[in-house]
Amino acid sequence: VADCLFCSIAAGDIPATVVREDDLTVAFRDLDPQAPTHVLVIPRVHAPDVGTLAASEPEALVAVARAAAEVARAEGVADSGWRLVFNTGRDAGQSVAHVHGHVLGGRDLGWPPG
Ligand code: DGP
Repeated sequence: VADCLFCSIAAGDIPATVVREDDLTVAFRDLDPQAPTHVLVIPRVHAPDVGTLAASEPEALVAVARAAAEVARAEGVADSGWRLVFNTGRDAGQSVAHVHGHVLGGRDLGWPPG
């Protein structure tokens, strides 16, 4: 999608620190990390948010979840615990309208969030 930042990262047109990729997903380090591990996992296909992706390309959403778990394992936080966050809409602070899961870990994440 033209003018979509994360489509451009998925295409390799904008640089990012990619830690994992496969046919359906790309995972890269967040520019403004909020935890020792903070990786964004995106589907290559464009969808504005997680609900839209679930409805239109459910296999891509499953691939995002699988990639997130593999990133957590590779980052060494699978045993200590990690979180997969899909900020959706204004009140959640979603700033990029291409669905992305935040893989967060490496510290006590606290609850409730926000
Ligand atoms: P959200 O607020 O949930 O929409 O998260 C968007 C995240 O994307 C935010 O944590 C910062 C990150 N981000 C924004 N622009 C870039 C970029 O150009 N490169 C990378 N690696 N991360 C970005």
